[in-house]
Parts: sequence; structure tokens; C-alpha cells
Amino acid sequence: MPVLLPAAGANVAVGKPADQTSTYPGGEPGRAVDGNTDGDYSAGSCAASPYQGQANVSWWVDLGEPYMIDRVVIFNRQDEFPERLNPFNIHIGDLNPFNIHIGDSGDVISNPRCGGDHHIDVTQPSISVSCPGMRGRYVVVRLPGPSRVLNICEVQVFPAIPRRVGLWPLNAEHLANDTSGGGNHGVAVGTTLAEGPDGEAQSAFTFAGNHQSYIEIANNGELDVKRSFTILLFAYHLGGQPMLDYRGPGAGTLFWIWPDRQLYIEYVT
Ligand SMILES: [Ca+2]
Repeated sequence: MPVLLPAAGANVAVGKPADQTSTYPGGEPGRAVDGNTDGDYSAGSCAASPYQGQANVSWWVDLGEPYMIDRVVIFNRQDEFPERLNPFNIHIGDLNPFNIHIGDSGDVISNPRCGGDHHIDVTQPSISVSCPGMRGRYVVVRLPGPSRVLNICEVQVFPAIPRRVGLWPLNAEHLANDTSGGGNHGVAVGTTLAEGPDGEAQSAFTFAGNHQSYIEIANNGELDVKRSFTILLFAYHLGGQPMLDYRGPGAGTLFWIWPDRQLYIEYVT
């Protein structure tokens, strides 16, 4: 299943379908993803469950696709009852809590839990909970215990931005060295410095277009491509050899641009 990598800083929960195990009239679950963090309950932007209290009250959102999650931010009710949120759990995964029966929140904990019991400082409007390495389509906020009341004014979910593992400027200053700190310096063979983008002198490499002209980049393990990877390559292609030749043990991928400016991807063994 694909993992989406949205732009930095995007809250991917806003406007998405939400539900909860039980609802107090006027406290519909979608109010916690309406984009309004107002903690005054009378402003009509908070989700709420019945004030009599119920066991393991839970709220959840369907992000539509699985995301790598960095953190979940919860905005608490501010006008009164801020203590109702404590303690809470966060579960993230691909098991659909929408399938459970109303009032039975046991199934929502089938998704992995982010940390243990979380406690918000009731003098603060929000709490940010880091969930590094977690992935999933559904984010659940669960209030564990026999008699709990849910008042949540907004839930924001921020995806993880992929960590950059290599950066090769290919200019006179850095040559083919990796400036990311990962230490995978390239070795340039048969290349010359050339004018780069925007006419900047010695800010690009020119290749001869044959097997004797290349930059070889080893992998000391920092270039972790276990799940997926993204390569950005800025090039002005004049023909000849592949733009990129990615080889592992026994297999590899070649990226070509044909003279008619079409991209060809060739898998080789
Ligand atoms: Ca809201």
C-alpha cells in the first residue's frame, strides 16, 4: 500500500470523516476536524460524548490513506472540564474503527498505541504527542477507564517528512561530496565542471555520454531504501548514457531520456 508524503507542515486530518463511540447533541465528531481550534465549547467546534460518562470513550478520524505519522496535536476544551481529557491514549493503524459497534470501543485498540497514557497540562490549550515511526490510515483518541467524558475541540495529524539521506551539489565548491552528513561521497570519473542553472559558473557537471564518464556513489548503509525512496536529479540531457544507473546485488534500474524527451525506465538483472 502506498504511503503518501505530503508537503511539510500540512495537517492531514482537517475535514476528514470522523466518528466516536457516542455523541452528545451538538458535539458531533466532525467538530474536532473542522479546522477551528476554539476551546470554548459554546463556539460549537468541539466533539463531545454524553456527560454521564461511559467506558473507554473513543474518537477517531479516517485520513483516507495511510500516512507515516510524526505527531498528533489535540486541542482541549478550555471553558470548563479540561481535566476530562486525562489520561488519554492514541492508536494509529489501518484497522477500521468505523466497523465497530457503537458503545464498544474495545476494537479500536487493535491498532498500535502511540506511547502509553498521555496527560495534558490542563492550563494549556493543546498537547502535541510525538508518534515517530508509526503509520496508518486511522488515528484514534481513546479515554481509557470505566466512566469517561470526551471533550475534544480539534485533532491535528502531522505526517512525517522523509529524512534526507544524501545531497550532492555537484559544483566547484562541493564537487561530488555528500553534504547531508551521511558520508556517501561520490567519486567523479571523466567529468568536467560546467555552467549550471541560471548561468552560474562551475555549478554543474558535464558528462561525456559514454561508459568512462560517471559519478559513482557507494552506500555505507545511510541510504536506507527498505520501504521507498525518492531521488531528485536535476539534469540537462543531451543523449547518450542513462541518466541514472541504480544497482543492487543482482538487480538494478536504469533511467533514460530518449531524444524525443520521453522518460524510459529499464529494470536490469
Ligand atoms: Ca474544532
